[in-house]
Amino acid sequence: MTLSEAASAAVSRRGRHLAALAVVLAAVAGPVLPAAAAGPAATVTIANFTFEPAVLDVAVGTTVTWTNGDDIPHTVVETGKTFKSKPLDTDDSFSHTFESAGEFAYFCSLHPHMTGKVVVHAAD
Ligand SMILES: [Cu+2]
Repeated sequence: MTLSEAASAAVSRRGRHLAALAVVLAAVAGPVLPAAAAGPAATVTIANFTFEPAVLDVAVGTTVTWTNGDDIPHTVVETGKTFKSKPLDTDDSFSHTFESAGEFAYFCSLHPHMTGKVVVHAAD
């Protein structure tokens, strides 16, 4: 086996893993750009297996940041999959900018009994 054959065999073995990593990186990189834009912001704290506040009311264009205060991982997954975080370790955060009005129910995919909602209304 030549060096390049060995390398391509290694790449093919790692292909699935790299593809999964790319998805995770895309999910992480995606929300970073809108979060950098100046605009209204709001925060949700995750603590004791609870999203606080459980219902958050914001104007269109608001960037919401969830921060995990628990010592175990949690995720933030919108029920319609319009946004989805990677597992957040302690003090990790995830941001999403809401560009349209509506109600966005979400949950933790690791603990599906953990639920919350963001109510987005038209900017006045
Ligand atoms: Cu959780």
